[in-house]
Amino acid sequence: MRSQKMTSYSSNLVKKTKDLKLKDDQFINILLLGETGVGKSTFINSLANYLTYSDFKKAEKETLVILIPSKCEVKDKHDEYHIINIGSEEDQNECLDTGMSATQDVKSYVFPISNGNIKVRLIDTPGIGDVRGVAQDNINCENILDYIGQLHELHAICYLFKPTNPRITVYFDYCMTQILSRLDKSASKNIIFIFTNTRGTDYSPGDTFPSLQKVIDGIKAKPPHVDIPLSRKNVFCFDNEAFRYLAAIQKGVAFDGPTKQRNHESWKRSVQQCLR
Ligand SMILES: Nc1nc2c(ncn2[C@@H]2O[C@H](COP(=O)(O)OP(=O)(O)OP(=O)(O)O)[C@@H](O)[C@H]2O)c(=O)[nH]1
Ligand SMILES: [Mg+2]
Repeated sequence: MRSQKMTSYSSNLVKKTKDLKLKDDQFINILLLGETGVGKSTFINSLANYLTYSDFKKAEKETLVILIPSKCEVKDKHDEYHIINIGSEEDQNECLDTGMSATQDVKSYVFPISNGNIKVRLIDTPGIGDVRGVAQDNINCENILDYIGQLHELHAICYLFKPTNPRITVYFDYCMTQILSRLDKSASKNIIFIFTNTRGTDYSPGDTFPSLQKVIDGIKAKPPHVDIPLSRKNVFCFDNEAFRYLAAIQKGVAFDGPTKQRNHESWKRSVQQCLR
């Protein structure tokens, strides 16, 4: 049932997969990388809902698609706080303890498109900058490399950022050195930059963009001179706050009009980016 709905809302995606010349039953493999807490797992949960429901009003009435569990705090219309547990607490791959890096190991989530003949595989990864320190980052990187080493093909690498990130140089350099240097140089052509939490910057990449450009210029200037494209074509701006909002209303939390409006707008903008 869910995959049929997804199929009908992803016709744009189907058109775009034509030039990949995929055979039936093949996977489009997309790796998600980014700092812990940037919103990789939420991005996957959100995408599942953007592709399932045609619009926000429908999503409000239907059951939320939850692929990855999480926990969050929301404020209702009377300024009271509620802890919302989203999905099963039994999923060992997510640590829901406050202040901890959530995703523990690489795990993929598959979205069927084109009548289920083509499958988009989104690969969730543990965040860089793990709260347990750099040794854990190294273990996580090795696990990511092991995982992608088993894939027949990797079609895209998505780097996720927040629009205001002063530590971009440190962590992006780490990601680049550890992951990209172990892949073929041509992998740089399939890099996509996804910005989360962008409502505050009017759905734009904000101050992170110039510092990202600087890091990319630096990578190009030094051997092996990897040229990473960065333009409107491979930059996407999301705000996936509506996922949390929808999870809360399904638990009976009531919000005021402006909050609903704000989440509606974030949903609409993010669906547009998703289809793009
Ligand atoms: N407002 C807003 N909150 C977001 C967005 N994306 C994620 N969040 C919140 O940010 C927190 C962290 O999100 P996660 O999806 O767990 O982040 P992650 O990158 O998977 O983190 P790790 O698994 O630790 O690497 C959660 O409380 C999300 O609800 C967004 O676009 N907007
Ligand atoms: Mg995660």
